[in-house]
Amino acid sequence: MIPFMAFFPSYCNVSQQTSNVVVSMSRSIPAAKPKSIAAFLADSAKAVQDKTVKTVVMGNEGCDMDSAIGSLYLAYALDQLDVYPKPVVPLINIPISDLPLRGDIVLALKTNGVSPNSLISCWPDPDDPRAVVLPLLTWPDRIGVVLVDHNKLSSVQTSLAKNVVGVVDHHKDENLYEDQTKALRVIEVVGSACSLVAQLFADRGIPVPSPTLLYAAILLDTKLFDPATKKTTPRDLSIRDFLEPMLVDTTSETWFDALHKAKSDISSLTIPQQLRRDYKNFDFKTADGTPIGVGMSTIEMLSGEIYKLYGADAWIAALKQYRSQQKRQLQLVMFTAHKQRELGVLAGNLSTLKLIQDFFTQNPVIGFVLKSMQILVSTKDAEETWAVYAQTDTTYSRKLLSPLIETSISSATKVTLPPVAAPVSRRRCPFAVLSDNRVIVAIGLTVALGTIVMKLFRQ
Ligand SMILES: [Mn+2]
Repeated sequence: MIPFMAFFPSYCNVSQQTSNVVVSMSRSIPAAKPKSIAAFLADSAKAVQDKTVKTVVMGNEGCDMDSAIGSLYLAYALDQLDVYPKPVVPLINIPISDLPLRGDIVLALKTNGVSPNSLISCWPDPDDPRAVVLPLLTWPDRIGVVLVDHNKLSSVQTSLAKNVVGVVDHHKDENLYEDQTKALRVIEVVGSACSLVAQLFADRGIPVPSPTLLYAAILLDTKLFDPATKKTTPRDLSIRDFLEPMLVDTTSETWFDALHKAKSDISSLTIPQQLRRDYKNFDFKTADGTPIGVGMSTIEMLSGEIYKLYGADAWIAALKQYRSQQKRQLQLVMFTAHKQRELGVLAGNLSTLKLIQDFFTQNPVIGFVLKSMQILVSTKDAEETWAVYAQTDTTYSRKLLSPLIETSISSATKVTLPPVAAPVSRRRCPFAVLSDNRVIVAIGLTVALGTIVMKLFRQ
């Protein structure tokens, strides 16, 4: 019985591990020729079919390259070690039918001889009978869940809390499941969670199958190790030195360009597809305990480009509908393209909008500049506003912004909440509701509310 971290020296200085925790480890040296990723996925599918799965590795619900590939490779490594009961199976945290929205992941898999349809999802999908539907994982409770690229379960997956047995992540440590994750708890601020996964291969001498695939996430997350993004750490660079010599028939630059192009080619998606392509739910609370549901999409276009592509009215109508479906008080959209960032806020009412006013005004370093604001609905029963801010410091990604937004909301009080699901206008024009009835009253209200909002933002 040897402490796991003894085999994981690079992690010793960052782990919360206590020295008396021991995990049985195999001393056998892995075979020189690695099992292919395709073969591993075929074995995983059989384990699901035979209901013999003992441990799953799951990325976050945004399911970007880092989450999808990180879960795949962490499961692969853990399936060769004796940290957790086996088989260890990777799960992607989106319905399988949403995978085509992520052109970069599809390209990376296909380039490495892996069919995107061979991935296994934890979401029910009428087109995907192989999905490991999450409620099934809670029984029997012996199935362990290892989280990669997040360290807090999504609000819709909290039923799995007791099953969490490990974490490998690069987000802010939420200090959850600590007693349950002593066998493997690696939370370190690095550019890509896949750098931490690759470190496990390096430390344990596990041959890396299809290194181009594992490297893809690290290249995209660090933007080819661009220092300007302030994301790359010495760990990412040492993993570059580990993986780069394994590349065959490509270079870091060529592979990054191809992936980036595939990731950015999103003009054929519908608006709901854009919104859910990289989407996360957050559940925050104000100081007086009022729950505030926040949804945050990342879209690789600027707001002006979105309006041009779909029309502003269609965009806002679809966004309103999305907020209603997701039951969020605040629906945020991070627009990112051409080395610029904007943050859009769809708020259920003025009180909710005011909740994050401090976030915008008290973060002068990030530098939010209000670009536009519209009152979408203003009736006795419902209010809705849409505002877009330009972000001066573009190094602040969703990973860095979301804890700041949480702090801002948790310090706010005295909030009057609207019904969560605001009525969705059947008309496409966001201003059409004003022509339903009481036109004059509505216009008067709009002007008054607009004045209040502008005052709020001048405070
Ligand atoms: Mn990540």
